Amino acid sequence: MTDARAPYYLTTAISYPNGEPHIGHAYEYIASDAMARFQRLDGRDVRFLTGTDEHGQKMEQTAQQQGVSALELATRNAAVFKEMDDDVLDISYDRFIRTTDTDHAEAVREIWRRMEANGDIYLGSYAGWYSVRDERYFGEDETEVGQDGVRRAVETGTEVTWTEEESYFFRLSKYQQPLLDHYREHPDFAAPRYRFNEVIRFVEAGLEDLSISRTSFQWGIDLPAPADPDAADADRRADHVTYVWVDALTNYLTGAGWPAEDPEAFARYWPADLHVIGKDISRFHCIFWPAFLMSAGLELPRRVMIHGFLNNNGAKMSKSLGNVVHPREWVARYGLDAIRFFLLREFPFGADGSYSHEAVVSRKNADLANNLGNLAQRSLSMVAKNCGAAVPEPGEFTEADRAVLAQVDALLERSRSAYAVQDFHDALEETWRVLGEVNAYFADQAPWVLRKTDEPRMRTVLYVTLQAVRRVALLAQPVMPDSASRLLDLLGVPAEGDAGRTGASGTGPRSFAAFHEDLVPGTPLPAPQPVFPRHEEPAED
Ligand code: MET
Repeated sequence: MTDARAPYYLTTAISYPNGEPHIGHAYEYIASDAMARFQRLDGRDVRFLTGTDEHGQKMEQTAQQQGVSALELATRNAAVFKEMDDDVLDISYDRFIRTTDTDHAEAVREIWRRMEANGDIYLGSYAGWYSVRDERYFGEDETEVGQDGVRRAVETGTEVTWTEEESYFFRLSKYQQPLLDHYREHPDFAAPRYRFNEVIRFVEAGLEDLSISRTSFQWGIDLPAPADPDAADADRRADHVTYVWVDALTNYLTGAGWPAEDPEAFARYWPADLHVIGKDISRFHCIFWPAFLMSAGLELPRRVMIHGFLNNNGAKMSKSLGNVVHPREWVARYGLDAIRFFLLREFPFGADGSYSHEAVVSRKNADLANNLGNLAQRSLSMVAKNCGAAVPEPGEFTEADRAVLAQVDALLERSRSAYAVQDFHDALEETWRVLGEVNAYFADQAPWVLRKTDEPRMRTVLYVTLQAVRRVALLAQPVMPDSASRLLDLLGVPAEGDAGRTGASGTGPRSFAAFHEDLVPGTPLPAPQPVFPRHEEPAED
């Protein structure tokens, strides 16, 4: 039976496992995970890909410094990344791809073959500056020599080395106009707009052909055998490995089952709906990648969302500043859901963001513990004591009841539009604004007074409040899967259990299909328990 749900394929960038993950990696995975969960809850058939980018000179050099093989280094650290996804961040990916996976090597050789068959690959020689840290070529005018005599790339500040080697080239220059046409016809191809504009200006300035193979080291994917075994370069190919970025970008195809692993999946999931990436790699994703795909005769991804970087209290994270945060420590200190909420609520996804202990604690206490947690706890406690521990039977709704519920009802559509453009910040800001209205309603109606004067009206107010909390909890699931699930349990909302994966300790996700349904009066409720604790510093030991 074919799945009637519309497919949705999204990817994170894949990380170099030359070191351990930090909070910047976690940020991208959490945002992508929220996106994946939202789409699942909204009825899409989601495929969510993440993983590690294991080849290249940087990996080879790091491995040499550590006295291990590149594969050993990659295997060890890929496991650390995967463990973070699984055990620390609860990332609901469908496949964790490693570029050393065998199906991936096949995909890389196939895209090479196709680009070559299209006349876009030729043998030449490269002479110029290369940054091993960035795995990227720089023009001389993109570098400068510092006071210490070291030449560095201006954009990224990393050291570059003079490199001269025989290399295969990709005819990127040929794709200048097709790319510009594509951008014009697809104004949402990349976002945010100001970052997309930088890409467009770069392409408008002219594109040079791109070196796509290396001969000075071995740790990469071999080129395919030449289509013509008598070709002049046939015996030279064995000296080359694929440039790590051709290899890395192709992971998005491998992850969809291309070329031969799973053609059905590929037909279903390609083109990707969304690539989520950081602002330092927009050129690779918005210029090189679509050009490769055009050359190979494959469809282009629908959207590239370019997020900003996280700064610690305004300062860039760096080992020398000693402010690199390990995601595990963050989660141990504040709790996973509070971190996920903070990162997506505090600043727009496309912009750079700054975090501090105070800012995280303030979100956790004000937005979660007070606005949501307290409201839920107070209303549920009143219901437990005064309504026989079951959803109360409401009377007729007043103007005030209808007004507050109308605002809550509108949140699903508002969230859909916001998530469609990865504006998590807007979805959460609006949801919490409305939650503020619900709190004001609760305070105005004062059900604790009504308890003595007008019990039927008290029941109506409690019903309306629980109804509002239920809808907010439904929409909070992609961001805070565990807490939202537990809150929905307390509200007696049944879980259907098939809306996607969950690592939640509650009974699981509830699809948005039920968003507009009402709580059923008489449904028995469990004893209320606080779901969103105020921040307490963990005891030092
Ligand atoms: N490994 C690259 C980086 O971290 C991303 C590759 S995404 C195809 O910059």
